[in-house]
Amino acid sequence: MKTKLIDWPTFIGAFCLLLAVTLPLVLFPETGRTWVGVANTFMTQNFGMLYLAMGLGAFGFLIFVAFSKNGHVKLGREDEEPEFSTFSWAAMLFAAGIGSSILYWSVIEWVYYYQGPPFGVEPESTEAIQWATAYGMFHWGPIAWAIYTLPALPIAYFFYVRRKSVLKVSEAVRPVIGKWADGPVGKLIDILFIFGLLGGAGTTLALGTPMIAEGVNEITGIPVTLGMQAVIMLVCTVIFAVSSYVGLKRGIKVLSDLNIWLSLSILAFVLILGPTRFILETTFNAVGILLDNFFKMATWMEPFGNLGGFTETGFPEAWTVFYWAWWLVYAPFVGLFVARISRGRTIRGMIIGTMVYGTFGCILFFGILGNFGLYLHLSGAFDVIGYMDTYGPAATIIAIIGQLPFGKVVVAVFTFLAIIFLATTFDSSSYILASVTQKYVEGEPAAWNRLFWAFALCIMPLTLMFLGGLDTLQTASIVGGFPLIFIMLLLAWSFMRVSSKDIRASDEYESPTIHIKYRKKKRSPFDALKDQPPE
Ligand code: NM2
Repeated sequence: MKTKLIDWPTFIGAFCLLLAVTLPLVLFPETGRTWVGVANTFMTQNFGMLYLAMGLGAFGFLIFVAFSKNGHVKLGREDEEPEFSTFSWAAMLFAAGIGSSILYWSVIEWVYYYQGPPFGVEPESTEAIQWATAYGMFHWGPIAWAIYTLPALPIAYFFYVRRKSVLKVSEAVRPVIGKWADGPVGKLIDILFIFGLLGGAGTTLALGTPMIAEGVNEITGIPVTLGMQAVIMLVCTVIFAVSSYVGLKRGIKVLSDLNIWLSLSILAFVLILGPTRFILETTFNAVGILLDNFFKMATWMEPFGNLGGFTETGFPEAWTVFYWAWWLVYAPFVGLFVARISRGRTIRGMIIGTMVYGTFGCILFFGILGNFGLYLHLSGAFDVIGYMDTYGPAATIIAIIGQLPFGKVVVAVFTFLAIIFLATTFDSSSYILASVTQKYVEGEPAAWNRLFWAFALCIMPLTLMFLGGLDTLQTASIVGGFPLIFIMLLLAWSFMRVSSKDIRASDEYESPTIHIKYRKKKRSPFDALKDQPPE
């Protein structure tokens, strides 16, 4: 074990912060639960608008960049073709950014909106149905993907224009913070990023695990307990650990490919054997509702509270604010993967591609799986809401999937898919956590370091599951995401600063695509890394 390799202040700082938050919650669960509630209300009530402004700001900024000079910059040499075909690029992008949560929320999110709609709409009314079909797509739509893409800008720019390996957020914002990147400020930025990612992954794993547990219960009859769920989480970590030892590249590549093909098969199966026309028409209409109300949804913070005949529902705090925070904590890490696979594309191509393909992929899930559930409920074939009130969301998801023809088989495939999704989350997150806590990365971060973070990743979700409650899971992302709002500003600024400087110095001012001739000093360590597929 090479101790010189590790950036100890960041490593210890991040791990201690994790323990400082989780240990008291486990030791004093009652008080802990109250404090989590207080933190949630404090953040969302006071700063909710800030999260929403960040989302809309990221969206506006990316559209601006895409159509500005900076968007014309090509990520690579003049003659370089995109490294991956557009289909594989889009598939990898999706695999990197999306995990088991899409299986969870695409099936069940509409129920929450149907029962607690925004804009003062009557719960469980026909109007609520329409919002319920569109809101999930909004929370997994263009703004969400813009949040993901923003950090990819400076990182990709460094990779393929300046030919410099950037694995840390502190490095990506160096053009703005200068030498501070090497001192405590840089370390703090990296620690806050790690903490955010631990919170976001905590939300993911604490949601995904109970769903897998219900699937396993449905197939094997093993009762769902906290202990059984802890075992499931450990099994996922071990799957990752094994695959990382038996040749990580191949292991993870196989898992990612399986992910895509199994997902597409399940979607096709539900679309064809489910209520096809209902699904298509409802999805089509939901896209219309979304386009029609995009800015209304993006800015709704319930400003009237209980005034003027409105009744405060807490909808924006519980959903839009939470979602933007959740995407935010994953953003620098997904940005890194997006950057890595975008060689040979222009900045504009990367921006439009992530927002369009990413949103399209999420629409497929929400449109097909969500509307299948909605159809079951509205047609009376299966009382989704009654079931959910009695058995909770995780069991309801599995029950909905179980309504399909060959229900048990589909549930088995669905559960298997969720397990792979979870294992690949462990893989990619621990990869990044290990990279950020090292001083330098030769090829790949040290194996023991990756394993350490894979197991450390279990601590937060186990704590959250122990405390229980959806708002507890959400709080992890909301609190973890807060500092990242400011780091996003630094990332955007950093990109504008370096790229504008280079463009000014470039002689190809008039060419529609700008090729920056940047002289590379030495071979980037990233060259060895780039063959590694994301997730
Ligand atoms: N996001 C996409 O759990 C997962 O699927 C990973 C979650 C941010 C809502 C990302």
